[in-house]
Amino acid sequence: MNTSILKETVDQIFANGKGILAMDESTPTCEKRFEAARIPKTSEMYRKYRELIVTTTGLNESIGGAILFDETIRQTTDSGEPMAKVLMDAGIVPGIKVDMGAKSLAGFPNELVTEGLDGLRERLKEYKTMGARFAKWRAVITIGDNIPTDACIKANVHALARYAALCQEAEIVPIVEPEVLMDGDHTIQRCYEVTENVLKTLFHQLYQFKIDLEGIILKPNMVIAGKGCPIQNGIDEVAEATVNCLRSSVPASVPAIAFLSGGQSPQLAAEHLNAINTNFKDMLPWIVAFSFARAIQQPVLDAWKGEQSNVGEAQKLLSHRAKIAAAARRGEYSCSMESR
Ligand code: 5MM
Repeated sequence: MNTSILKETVDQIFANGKGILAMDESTPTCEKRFEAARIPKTSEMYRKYRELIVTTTGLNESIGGAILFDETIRQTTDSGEPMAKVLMDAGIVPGIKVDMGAKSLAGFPNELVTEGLDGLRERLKEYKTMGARFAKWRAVITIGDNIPTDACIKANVHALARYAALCQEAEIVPIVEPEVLMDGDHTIQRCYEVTENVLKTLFHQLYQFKIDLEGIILKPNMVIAGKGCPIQNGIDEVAEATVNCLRSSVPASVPAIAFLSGGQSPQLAAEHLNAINTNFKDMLPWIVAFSFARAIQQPVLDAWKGEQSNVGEAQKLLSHRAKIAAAARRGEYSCSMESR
């Protein structure tokens, strides 16, 4: 394994205060989002939407890496250019989602385990020929009555470690994403306990599988109360809990943390990231950035509505949200940026 190649990729993605755009919605997720926005759920509409994103002028000022879905990396723009090439030409590093989704964990009601290890070595080789230089695998941990179980956490971190090992063997940077969901009515304290447990178990497993921590990107959730919890904490409280939790469980050798947004509103996700990068700036041994999907894309999809005439406006919104996320990553965000 050539560690310097992995490090170069990480450096390029996060250079000049940039972050990652997650645009790797699987077909079931695309169906859900398009249905909600009343856009026809066809492969061609997914292609048009992804073309809108990758051809947005100036996206490369805020976005250093973009995660694609298998279908997208095989698609071209109207002018016949592969999506990954359009990104590369703009200086954005293409990445690829390689997990095959979170499925029910047999014997453990309401818990999930992510599948996709079979044939992964061969798939990584192919994705590399298509330009992918980093990959992503998302594990999903649910908080509820008596869950998550140790068995669920262990099954998921085991898969994450085996995935990361295969990526590093292929000189592809693994984004390691253990997402503790915001679904539920749990408090911020419960989210803290579960997230800390998951991350500590994860890093122990990564150590056992000889993962070079300097060649990964961690994509965690922020530490935040469940959506249904009556007590929703302030911006600074969320930032503080998140920083404390990460400092207690993530080794300093990890070069970068890129948060998922997890269903937070675009503004709230930016405010939390900004508070982390301002109030706690001197306590962070890692780059602390973003790998948002919904917190960047949701207004874009809503503005596009599947209509060619809306492409320009949707691209302006994409550029605006990406700029806001990058400002928050640098600790330069202010609420006044929300109005265009
Ligand atoms: C873009 O969505 C990604 C793929 O999800 P599915 O496998 O469920 O279709 C997802 O992993 C995403 O990258 C992360 O959840 C971050 O997205 P958010 O919206 O939480 O920032």
